[in-house]
Amino acid sequence: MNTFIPELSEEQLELLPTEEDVAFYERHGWYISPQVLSDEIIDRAIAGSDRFYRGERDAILPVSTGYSNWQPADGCDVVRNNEFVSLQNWELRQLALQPIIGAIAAKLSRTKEIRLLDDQLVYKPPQDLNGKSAVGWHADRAYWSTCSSNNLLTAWIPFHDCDESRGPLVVLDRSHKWSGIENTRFFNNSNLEEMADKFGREGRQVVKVPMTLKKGQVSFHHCWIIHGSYPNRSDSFRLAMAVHLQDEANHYRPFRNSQGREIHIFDEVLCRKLPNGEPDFSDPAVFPVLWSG
Ligand SMILES: O=C(O)CCC(=O)C(=O)O
Repeated sequence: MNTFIPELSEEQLELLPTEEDVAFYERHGWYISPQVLSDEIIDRAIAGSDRFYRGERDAILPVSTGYSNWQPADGCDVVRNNEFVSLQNWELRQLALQPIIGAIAAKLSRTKEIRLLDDQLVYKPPQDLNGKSAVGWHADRAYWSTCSSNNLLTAWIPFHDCDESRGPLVVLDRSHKWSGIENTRFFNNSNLEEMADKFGREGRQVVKVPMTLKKGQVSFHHCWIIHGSYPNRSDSFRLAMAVHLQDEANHYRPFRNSQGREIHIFDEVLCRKLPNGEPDFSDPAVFPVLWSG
């Protein structure tokens, strides 16, 4: 059992979102924190990602397919998307489990406990002038059909300053309130303009907000907000980690799509089972607690 008791320093407590910030998050579906992560913790994560990309692993996942898992054979000058890296590399795990991330997420989603759900390390090569390194519009929740909660959220952590030219995350303001977005799963469609025009033609108000952050800042987005990321046109690589988080109430629910097909997500394969045979989305070995308060 995980007996970790998270604590924040006086300075960190000052950095938590105010009630006004939480109300903003609820209206807009996103929030940008002050600089809450030290250079040291991020630099260690960069060293961890270097080791990860060299093929070193601190732990091996029990299954090697069924999730995004970039390999050198896929080519180096492409978007590298690796999921569940915090279960495989200890420096990335240390970053993902920072209590301050959990405490901010708990405030924003008005829950007492925050657990990990999934994570992604996303690398973009430099000097992409044809836009191929954009990440397409998607709502994270559309990929998590067997989660019961609509209160999940994601912390996005760039490993360096990230201005608009360096491939930042970009959200469509207030889109978490749009209807009919259950199947918005276009992570791999880099044509952001085409899809944004389509949203506009459907009568939606499309307001793009890039998450341009300084190193140490973290952006948070609601699980239903539509987002992607801009291509990396800068001269440096872009490296960031998305830490996907569960509120206390989240649990497994069986799900069938509109064609009646049973849907499963990879998390179910990794975790232990409950006495009724269903996946346990609070298994501490896979979904550790970042914050409990
Ligand atoms: O890092 C990126 O470019 C995309 C990350 C993402 O889709 C997310 O944070 O949910």
